[in-house]
This record gives sequence, structure tokens and C-alpha cells, in this order.
Amino acid sequence: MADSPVLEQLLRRLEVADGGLDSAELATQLGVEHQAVVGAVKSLQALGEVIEAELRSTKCWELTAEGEEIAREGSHEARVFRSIPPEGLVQSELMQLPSGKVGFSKAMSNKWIRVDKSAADGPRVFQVVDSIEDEVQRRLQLVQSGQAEKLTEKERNELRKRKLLTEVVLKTYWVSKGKGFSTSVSKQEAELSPEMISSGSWRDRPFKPYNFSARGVLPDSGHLHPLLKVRSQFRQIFLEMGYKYTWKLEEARKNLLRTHTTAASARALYRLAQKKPFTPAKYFSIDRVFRNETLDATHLAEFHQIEGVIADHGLTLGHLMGVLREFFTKLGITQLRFKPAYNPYTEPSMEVFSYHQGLKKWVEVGNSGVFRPEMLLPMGLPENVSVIAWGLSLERPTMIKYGINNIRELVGHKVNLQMVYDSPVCRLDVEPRSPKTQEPA
Ligand code: FB9
Repeated sequence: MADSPVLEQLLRRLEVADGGLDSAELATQLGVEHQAVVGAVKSLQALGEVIEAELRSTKCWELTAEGEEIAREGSHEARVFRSIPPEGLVQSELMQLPSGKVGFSKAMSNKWIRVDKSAADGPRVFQVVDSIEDEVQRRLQLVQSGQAEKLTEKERNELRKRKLLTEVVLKTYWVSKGKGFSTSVSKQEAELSPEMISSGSWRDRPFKPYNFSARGVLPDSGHLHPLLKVRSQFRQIFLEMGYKYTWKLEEARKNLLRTHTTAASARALYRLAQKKPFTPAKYFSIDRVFRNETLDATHLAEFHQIEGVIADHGLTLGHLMGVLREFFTKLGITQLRFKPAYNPYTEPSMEVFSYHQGLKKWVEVGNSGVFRPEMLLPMGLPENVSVIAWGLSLERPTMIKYGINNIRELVGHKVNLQMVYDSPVCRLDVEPRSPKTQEPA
């Protein structure tokens, strides 16, 4: 591995080291960043048992940015002392100097300077001694050269109080020789190239051992949004129950701001009425609707309405209840209750409720009803044909199945795509994932 002088140096010094060496001390000796030595340690560790490296936490002292500047340029008080000419300097001018404010008081307390207030043009500052020892700079330079231990605790604390020094915990490595120590190591090849094979150079190259426990790279792929997964499940339920729908791309592309998909049911029923003789039919649709609803954590102005419709001779509310029980059982919902309700296009109508084990209460899971004759007769359906229908949303079951409490985490610009990538396959007939917190009412 000739291309790493730090690594070579580390091996050479380790060869003659008594027991081992510290990575931070080696960095100081080589005049390189500690990280460069850590990188060499990691490379050697990857080669097998060339070295042993024990991670250690050692406290050490480091100069702050101001400390670095003073180690380079001298302390503020020394700079103030050196800025005063033999004829003295007006104090107001001295305080304007970069180190003036900080250096003046320190130089006074060191008795390096004095102030003559009798001067005609205002207080004047004079040097009191011919020369000074800039102890602060000297101590900082000692720390800088890795000799912090030469300072007393008191001296270090003084520098720390002046924010020139800070104590850091440095994670260093204690490096010692491994069982396979050698000063001449070469980088293990990770890939066998065509050039190696044709030239035969592979024969004298060390190869990194296979890591059979390494996980393969996850192939990137597309991901279905949870809504689409649940929609497929509902579609499957309807299809296996014998329902159908005709789907046309040009229809799906129409940006239709409608409030109910029942309009689509009406159109399907009209087409059915045109076929003579009448044959019973079962339709379903899953489509976007837009309603001027109160927005909250579980409701947006647009959602997907799921609707099932059955047209046959003599259908009654009892048939509707039976169909609803069969349908919701496939969602894993078995405890149903029906509550009289009002819809403009169905009479009688019922709201559908299910007992929520988690919330220990009955929650609404849909709405239903028998289409009014005023809806059916204008279509030309025979008089003894009746139509039952029901509806629910796609978003609510999806949120429950995927444990999502706020609908804005499911749809909209705030959706975290990772949620889409991570969302598991949907099984409507098994228990939903527990929501992160209690599901809002
Ligand atoms: O979906 C709803 N709740 C629901 C459905 C399934 C579900 O499955 C669980 C995982 C197992 C859980 C919950 N609801 C209907 C009830 C509430 O969410 C309600 O607050 C919101 N409703 C929407 C309309 O809100 C103004 C859901 C939406 C809805 C309501 C009625 C219809 C369609 C969608 C209808 C109808 C209809 C009636 C008669 C004839 C034809 C269609």
C-alpha cells in the first residue's frame, strides 16, 4: 500500500514501539490530522490481523480559535504593550486598537503600563518596563505542541476562563502489533478485473475474503401507494362477489368535480335498462369525489368513494343488510349495526356501523339504501326491479390498515415518500396495524 505515507509511517513506528502507540500522539509527531491516522488504522484493520486497535477516550486540551490567534500573534496585553511608543499614547487612541479594550486592563494588572492623567491632551499611556514575557502566548504554544502537561492546573484553568483553551474528549486508538503484523502490507483487491486475468497479475495480488454474510443491494423498484394497494383489494373483493365495472381511460382522465359516484351508478343502470329483456346486474366503482366538507385530521374535501350496486327483481332492505354483512366480513368487520338515515336518492337509507375493538365503540363504516322509484322509472327499468346500493371511502380503511392517523400523511404534498416505499402489502381481511396513537374519533 505504497500510496499512504501515514500508513507506512504507522507500521514503521509500530515495529519499534514498546507495546504500542497512541493515534493522537502519532498524528502530532507526523504533523498530520488525527483523522488521517484513524483512516490508516481502519485500512489496516480491513486487511485482517495486521494490527490490534483499541478505541480509547482520552481527554486533551485544544486551543480555541482565539487561542490559536494569540499563540500566533501574542496576547492582547502584549500587543497593547508593544503598540505604545516611548512618548506614550493617548488612551482613547489605544482603546481603538483591535486588542485595545481587552489588552489594556490586563497590561495594567501586569504592571506593564501606566496612565498619566495630567497630560494636556487627555490621559496618556506609557510603558513601565523595558520588556515583557508574554506568558499567555508561551503557555498556549506549549499546548499547541502537545505539551499541555507542562502547565499547572491553575494555568490551564486561567486560559480556559479566558476562552483560549478548551478540554475535549478525543477518541483515539491504542495501536499494537497484530498476529499477522508486517511492515509491508498491500491493499487487498476487492474485484477481479479482466486485465488481472489476461495479464496474470491476479496470481500475486491478495484478495479480500468473500463476506458471505453481507446483505445484497436492495434492487430499486417502483412502489404502490397504500391507497392503490387497498383499492386493488376492494376491487378483488367486488370481482370475487361477481360485481363488474367497465373502465375507460378517456373517462378516467376527465377531471370531474362530482360529489358522488352514484352518478356513474345511474349511468350504468340507464344502460342496463336499455337492454331487453332486463337481466339482473351487480356493478361497483371506486372513484374520486369532491365535497364541501369540514376538513380535519381524517377528512379532506376530496376522497375516493367506493360504491356497490345491485339491480334485480324484488330486492328489499333485508337483501341489502345481507349483502353488507357479506361485503364487510371480507374486510374483517363482523359486528355490524344499521341506523336509519337520509339520502336524497335512496329510501329507505341506512348508515352502517361496526364495533371498533380498539376504541371500544361503534364507528361509522359506510352508508347505504334502496334507490327511489323516481331514480329508476325515468331510466325505463321494469317496475318490479329494485336497486340496492352502498358506499364507503377508500381513505378511512387505508388509514386504519396502515396505522395512519392524519390523512395528510397519506395524501397531499406533505406525504413522506419513504412511507410509500415502506408500506407493506395490504390484506383487508386481517387485523389492521395498531395506529401510532389512539385513532381520532
Ligand atoms: O368509509 C367510511 N368508514 C370506514 C370504511 C371502512 C373501514 O374499514 C376498516 C378497515 C376495516 C373503516 C371505516 N365512512 C364513509 C365513514 C366515515 O369515515 C365518514 O366519516 C366519512 N365518510 C365519507 C363521506 O363523508 C362525508 C365515508 C365516506 C362515504 C360516506 C358515504 C358514502 C360513501 C363514502 C356513500 C354512499 C351511498 C349511499 C347510498 C347509495 C350509494 C352510495
